[in-house]
Amino acid sequence: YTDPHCIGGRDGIVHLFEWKWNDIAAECERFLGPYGFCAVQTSPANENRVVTNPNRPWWERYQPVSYNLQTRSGSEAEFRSMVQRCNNAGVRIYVDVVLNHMTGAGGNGHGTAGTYYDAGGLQFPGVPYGPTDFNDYSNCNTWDLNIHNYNNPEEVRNCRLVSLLDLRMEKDYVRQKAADFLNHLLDLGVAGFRVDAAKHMWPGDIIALFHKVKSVTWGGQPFVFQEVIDQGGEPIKAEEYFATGRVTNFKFGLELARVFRRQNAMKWLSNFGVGWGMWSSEKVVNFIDNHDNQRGHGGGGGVLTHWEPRPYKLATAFMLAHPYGMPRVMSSFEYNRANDYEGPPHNGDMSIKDVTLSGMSCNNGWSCEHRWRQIYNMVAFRNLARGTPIANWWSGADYQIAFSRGNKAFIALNLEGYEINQMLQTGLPAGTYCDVISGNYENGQCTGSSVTVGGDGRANIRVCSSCDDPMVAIHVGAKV
Ligand code: LM2
Ligand code: CA
Repeated sequence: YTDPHCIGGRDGIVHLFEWKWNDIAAECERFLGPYGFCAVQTSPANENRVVTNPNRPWWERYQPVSYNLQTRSGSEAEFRSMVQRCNNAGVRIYVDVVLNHMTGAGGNGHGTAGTYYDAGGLQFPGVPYGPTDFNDYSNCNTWDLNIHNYNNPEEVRNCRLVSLLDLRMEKDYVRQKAADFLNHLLDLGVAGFRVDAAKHMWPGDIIALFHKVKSVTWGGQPFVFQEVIDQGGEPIKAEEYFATGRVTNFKFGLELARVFRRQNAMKWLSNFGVGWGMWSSEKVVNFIDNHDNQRGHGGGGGVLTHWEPRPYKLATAFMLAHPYGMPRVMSSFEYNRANDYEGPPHNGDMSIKDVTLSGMSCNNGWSCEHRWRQIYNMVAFRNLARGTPIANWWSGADYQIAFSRGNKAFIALNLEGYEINQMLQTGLPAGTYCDVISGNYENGQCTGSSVTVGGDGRANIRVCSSCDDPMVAIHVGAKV
């Protein structure tokens, strides 16, 4: 479950949060394929509760009503077409799957596919699930059936997360319904899953569930990365989930936020990864921020986001330049930061807005961090450097570092109050290279600055200090 099924030496996931299937399909063809992304993480594809108070928050998609594939992102036909078009463009699809629970407690209504549900009566006829398919006082001991104490693993796994009706995953029937849903997605050609709220499910139940899950259509187990919020300090550990794939590495973004906010010296990054108490490289999906913690949900704030573009770009570039783990780039929508519930850009009828473009950037309220030059050029850097180790590590001061990836690529980052102006070993063959942070390599020329490497691999590296992007990155794919 740890193989991401990337095509052609690609690496890296982009989370196209709340995008419509038709827009994702177009993005695979016009951008993600050509620019070398391995895969897209989508928002949940199955029917969810229609929440109107507040009006259509992003989090309504974490309240399943059935496993029918009809949401504000589109229909099953549109989903199927997206998967085909992305696979044809060389880009894989990973679906965010919510298996731990159904809607929040109380109320009734119709979901995004029009299916009736009665949360008060624990009835979800669209699956169907009934009262005996949910955990209750037989195995959850809190007075209101909600989770209060994260130091008690039984409670975290058998009680309700923020009142969400907690499925009795120990039942074969429930496992089978969840597996049928995943198998349907696999039949449509998806390559893997982000398992929501995995920490709230027993590892043994997840193993039993995946015993019922088939291969991807081209062969091999699906890629699985499980959302386990383990930031240290709680009894539930991410490593309990290794039998069924990777885990989301929540330590990664917290540590890099401290470094790129100048709260912990950048030079200590020389042994970043396992050396910092994080899990082994093939067991993690890394990210600077995600859709939850960028707005204070799911593990909370403290991380860098697109709201702080300067350190965010530095941290993201470091993540992509560094060989540790599988990186995931966040692609956000704009919202009023005072309203942590605010959903995606929408039309008057609450349908999600199209992603429109002007040049390389997105309009209509879509932030599209993955289309920022400093980010997409580092995806190309990473692909070219794949399989090469860190070499030529240099740190001139607490907040000045540089390193190469074998003889393929080189990066230097600066958060000191003065520029880097040094002869450094880049590891690269002699020649002139485009700095892919300040510009692109186009028609054999650099649109930004360039670096000249001598016959001995050394170059005069200059990195500004008070500028917008205090870093320089070069690689063998952008040599003039
Ligand atoms: C997660 N981790 O395991 C995410 O980190 C977390 O953010 C998700 O909650 C959670 N799984 C469920 O998939 C999000 C959101 C919550 C929201 C839930 C359900 O962060 O705020 O809860 O989705 O939509 C909302 C209300 C909450 C209410 C609940 C049920 O914010 O106040 O609880 O719905 O009605 C009474
Ligand atoms: Ca549970």
